Amino acid sequence: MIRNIIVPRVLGRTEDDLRAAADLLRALGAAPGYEWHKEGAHGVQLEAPKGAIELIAASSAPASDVTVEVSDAEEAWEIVKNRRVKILHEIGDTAYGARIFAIDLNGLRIAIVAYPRKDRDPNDIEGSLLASGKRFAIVVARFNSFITERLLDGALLALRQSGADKNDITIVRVPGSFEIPAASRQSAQSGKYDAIVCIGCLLRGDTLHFDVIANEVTRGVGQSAQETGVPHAFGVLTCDTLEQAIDRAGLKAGNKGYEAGLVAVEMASLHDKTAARVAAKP
Ligand code: DLZ
Repeated sequence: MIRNIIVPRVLGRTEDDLRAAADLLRALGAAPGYEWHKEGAHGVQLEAPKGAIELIAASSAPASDVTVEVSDAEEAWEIVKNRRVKILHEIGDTAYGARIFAIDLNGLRIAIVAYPRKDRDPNDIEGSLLASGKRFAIVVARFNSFITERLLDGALLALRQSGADKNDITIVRVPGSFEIPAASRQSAQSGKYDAIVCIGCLLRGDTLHFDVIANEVTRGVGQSAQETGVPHAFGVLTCDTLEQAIDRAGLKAGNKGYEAGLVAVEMASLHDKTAARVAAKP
């Protein structure tokens, strides 16, 4: 049975030839997947929540090699416009009510499309993945730093790719995961940050109190988020084995720090949009 669908594409000969394209797709929300380097060749997989092969019967071929569906075409257009990317078609409407534009990444023609959501009420609110102008604190535990430093790298990548300025990101280091809630709350209460990213790694084998600490950290971070009103993204791994943690810190199961970074960006945006909506309505 099919387990995975991959669209392979050679964009050049060196790793540099694929970096800009990979960075752009990540900025549009693709999660970094499996990467390989072998005998002078390199591969970077960019993952989406859903993938499919589309079989078409028509008199003409599609004008793109890949279709990337995004939640918000205008937001994606903003991200693309700020980069040196060859535009094939400017953003516009389709006959079927979608918003679409097309780019060329080293010969790979990508159509970026947002379909109208029939189920969506015009009053729906959704956060965006634009982090420019927003400030973030990343609270990271030193315990199991072999893992947490990789998660931190992932979180930083997600924030920077979403447009956060380096100077708008503060890294707060704490001894272990148990200390994360208190430090997160202090950062949240300072009023300086739009969102907090919490990063740690609890390994069952390393602590007799694994469940107690895991519950306490989860509860403490949740409580800090609810009581301060500042979004907190939870990037604390609770794993049975080191192998599970390694998988979640950049290998098979992606990078949970990266995911937490994106969650922080989206929730910071949602927070602002919700506040604006509340302020606008009497
Ligand atoms: C003490 C301890 C143990 C045994 N294991 C972990 C762990 O797996 N992950 C982690 O982040 N921290 C661990 N700690 C440290 C505690 O979180 C805390 O820093 C200390 O108990 C001091 O309060």
